[in-house]
Amino acid sequence: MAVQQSFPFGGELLFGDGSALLVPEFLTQDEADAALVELIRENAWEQQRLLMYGKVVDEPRLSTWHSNGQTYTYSGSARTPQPWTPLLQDIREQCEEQTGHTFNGVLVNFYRDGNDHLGWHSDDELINGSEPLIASISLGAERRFDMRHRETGEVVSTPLGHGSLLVMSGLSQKCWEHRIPKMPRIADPRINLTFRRLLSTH
Ligand SMILES: O=C(O)CCC(=O)C(=O)O
Ligand SMILES: [Mn+2]
Repeated sequence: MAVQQSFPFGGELLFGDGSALLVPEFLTQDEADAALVELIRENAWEQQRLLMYGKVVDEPRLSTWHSNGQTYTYSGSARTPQPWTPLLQDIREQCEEQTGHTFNGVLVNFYRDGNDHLGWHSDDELINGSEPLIASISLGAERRFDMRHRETGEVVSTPLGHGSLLVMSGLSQKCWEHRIPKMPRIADPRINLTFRRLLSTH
């Protein structure tokens, strides 16, 4: 049976099999406002096309991948990297200070409104390593983030608000899937940045 739990106040969201730690007001209001405006306006947004059940479909969101030259392959498509910008570097450094980890890439997702979404998945590609630590910053419209245990089916949900940081680590990608569900009544945009450390390929 799926148990729905909700944690709007931050702290550890998972009760085992990995960690998902929420810091609701990680960026200041001013930092978060400025980052949202700059990213929406300046980022060179791309719309990926994916092969789903034999059909080519547009990803239901826009995105960019930034790294020191490493491509990132997921769902069968290889992302060509864009360079780091001063804004992305600044947020990366804040995440590095908070977590004590270093990151060499960031996937930036742009959910234009509540129709844009991201289906159930784990960030379990080999290039992420076996127990990746992923730092996830949210900006703009508050959206619900769901995590579902692969074996028990238990679901943990939390709102991810403007300026929040979610740190997923340990077994969280192996034992849980996550998603941003469609919420058609939401009219405002949301941006999410997931900072990652890809393994070196040579
Ligand atoms: O938008 C989010 O909060 C999640 C993004 C995500 O899971 C991903 O990019 O892999
Ligand atoms: Mn993910």
